[in-house]
Amino acid sequence: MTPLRTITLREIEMPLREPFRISSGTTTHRRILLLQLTDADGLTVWSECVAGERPNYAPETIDTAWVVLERYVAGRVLGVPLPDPDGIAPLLARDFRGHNMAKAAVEMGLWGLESLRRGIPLARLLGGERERIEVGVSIGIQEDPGALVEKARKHLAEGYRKIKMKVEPGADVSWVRPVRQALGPEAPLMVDANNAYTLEDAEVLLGLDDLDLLMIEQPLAWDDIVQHAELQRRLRTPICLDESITGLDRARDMVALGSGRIINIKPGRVGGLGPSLAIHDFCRHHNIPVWCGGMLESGVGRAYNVALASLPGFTIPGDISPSRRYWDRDVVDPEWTMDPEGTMGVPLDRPGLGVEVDLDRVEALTVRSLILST
Ligand code: OSB
Ligand code: MG
Repeated sequence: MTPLRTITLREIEMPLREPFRISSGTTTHRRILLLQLTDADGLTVWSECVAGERPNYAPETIDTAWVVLERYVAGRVLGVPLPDPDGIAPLLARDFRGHNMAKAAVEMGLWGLESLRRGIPLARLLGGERERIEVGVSIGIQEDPGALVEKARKHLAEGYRKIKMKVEPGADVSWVRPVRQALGPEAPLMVDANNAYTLEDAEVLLGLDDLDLLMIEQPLAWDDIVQHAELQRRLRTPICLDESITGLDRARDMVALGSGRIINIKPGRVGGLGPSLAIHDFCRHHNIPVWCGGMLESGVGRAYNVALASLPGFTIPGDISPSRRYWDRDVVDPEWTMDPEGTMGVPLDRPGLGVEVDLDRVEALTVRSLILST
């Protein structure tokens, strides 16, 4: 690959249309780290770092990622001969532990650049086959069960193919049961606990078993593989791991131990698109369905998720909702949209990400920026 000449970091701030509450905290506005990678030929691509404002989902935050990109990642990729995109994650892994989200922001951008250079859509570079992907929605914890029923009903009517509800102790079985009763036995419902339970809560989690959920996402500790295996042995409903799967090795562990039967792949969490493809291929070989998770991304990060979700192993609708679900106005043109059947088009009409970034809008939202160069 052509060497990189600059990496520009930019923090933008965008208010969510509605607060998003998970068991470990609430987000009302996103602090988003956008990157621009420019190579020695002047080719430029945008990417996004998905780290949150606080370390309540993963250890990284936008502030740690900023420092790590500036001090440790940039120096490895700026002005040096680069391998193919597949080789970037290993390059960033050598004697460099953790910080997957910071690394992924650059790794993904380099896949984006490669697709531009080759003149093909990113989805095609990754091996995507679908022209449209199925869309799911992730609903934060609501004020009361009635509000949850109404939200879920509204989203199902809008066409979403999967309805994920965030749960926590006290807002679980007795909140989800009315949703099942209101929406009927065929509604594609699931829950995500973001680590709010322990094995001591097995009774409650077994209560979820009667609700015919597609899956229960990451009920136990954020870095656990062993106790989830114990829980999965007792549950009929498949467990889906999110937080615990930080790379291909953890996916292998999950299969070896039986800690879950489905994986939510978030490229940021696993260190980029190369590791995401490796997990996808491994899971396909082992008949483990995967789907693409979300981190309340702007339209930039969403472009990468859409491209990834077009791969054949992504057989379950992703947490890839249209721009309007999150923002009054997104930073990309065109914005991401969903049709009434709950699908989203994979941009295949041009090279790269398939959307343009509205630079004026990004500049108006920018809180800080930094240009890194050789
Ligand atoms: O656990 O999947 C999660 C958002 C932030 C942090 C963690 C999670 C989520 C979501 C959002 O569920 C999904 C989306 O982007 O729509
Ligand atoms: Mg999750």
